[in-house]
Amino acid sequence: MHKRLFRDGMLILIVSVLFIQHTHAAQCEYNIINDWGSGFQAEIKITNNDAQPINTWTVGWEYSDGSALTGSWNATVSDSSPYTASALVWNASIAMGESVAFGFTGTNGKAAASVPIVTGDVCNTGSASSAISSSSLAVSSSSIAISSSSVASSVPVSSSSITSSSSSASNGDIWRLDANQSHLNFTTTKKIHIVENMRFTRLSGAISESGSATLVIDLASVVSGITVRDERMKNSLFETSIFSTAVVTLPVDMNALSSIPVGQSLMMNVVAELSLHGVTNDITTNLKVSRLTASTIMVKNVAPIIVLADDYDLESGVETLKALANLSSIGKAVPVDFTLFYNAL
Ligand code: UQ8
Repeated sequence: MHKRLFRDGMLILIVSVLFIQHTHAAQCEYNIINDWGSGFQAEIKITNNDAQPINTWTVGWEYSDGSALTGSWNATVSDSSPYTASALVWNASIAMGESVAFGFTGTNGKAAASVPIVTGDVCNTGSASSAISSSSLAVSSSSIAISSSSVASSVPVSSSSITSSSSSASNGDIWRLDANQSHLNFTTTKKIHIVENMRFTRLSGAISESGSATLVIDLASVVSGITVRDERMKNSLFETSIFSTAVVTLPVDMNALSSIPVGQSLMMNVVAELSLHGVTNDITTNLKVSRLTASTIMVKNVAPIIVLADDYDLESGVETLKALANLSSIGKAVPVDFTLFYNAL
């Protein structure tokens, strides 16, 4: 009898300890940063509203409209829907009142990006009602926060129902990248004197009504002129099975943009974020923005943008390429230039 009481007591104690350890009051938000019709960039932000620090986290979400991720950064993300993302060493702990966010890009299952519910032990399970917020980051076009227990089903909410309406596109985009006209090239150097031009052939992106410009580069579309080298760059340098895209985001002064008369150009000094190979860094540069017609703009870099392989955790990949091709050296400073065309929607 005593034994049974003791065993039951222990069971209750273990269950309570597990419950205490696994229940948190973090707010888990799914924010669409940009939605250009065929694809999207989003983030999941975990804000620790609890009275204790969070030591590590894993969250999950699922798309029921066929949307699929193409790349992610600042978390370890699973391969297919339902997705799970777990913390990296450096962003595992979240102090009280602090937030951690990780980002990803994907292809849309429908015309507009969906907003799934974020679940996870770390997410707040105490909130009684759904909380849909339209507050946004400086560059985000929409934002939604739903507590994991607040909506019973996991049916995604269409972003068009929460984004502010736009003149011509339901997802808030008013300019879309013309992938056929746009170019992005980079220049590599090997054995000191051998300089080669390479490019990415699949680009996408948009500029939203709220002034968030996005450029998504499909790293698997690299063309170096030698097929074996393309494969080696995808596998050993960019690691496209893990980091399939490079993403550039920047805020655009929409008043300045709309004030450019047809046939004229404006120089814009911008601070963009480049997410490449799991690392995000700022790029400050000048862009020349030309209004070609009422419905077409062209954006060019004024001077080449120098990307340092070391800044994006690519140095060991460059070393691998050097060994594979038996080269004495490969330069790690890579100038990038581009001409981007956007059409009005
Ligand atoms: C209105 C308005 C203002 C709108 C804004 C619009 C907007 C969004 C604007 C964008 C603004 C902006 C700031 C854009 C930034 C763009 C950038 C910077 C994008 C980054 C692009 C990118 C990912 C570049 C790559 C960077 C990088 C570090 C590449 C490394 C390349 C190297 C070093 C390659 C080495 C290749 C090589 C020499 C290989 C050796 C080799 C091998 C292995 C081989 O197999 C082989 O064949 C057998 C060889 O040939 C013999 C080889 O040489």
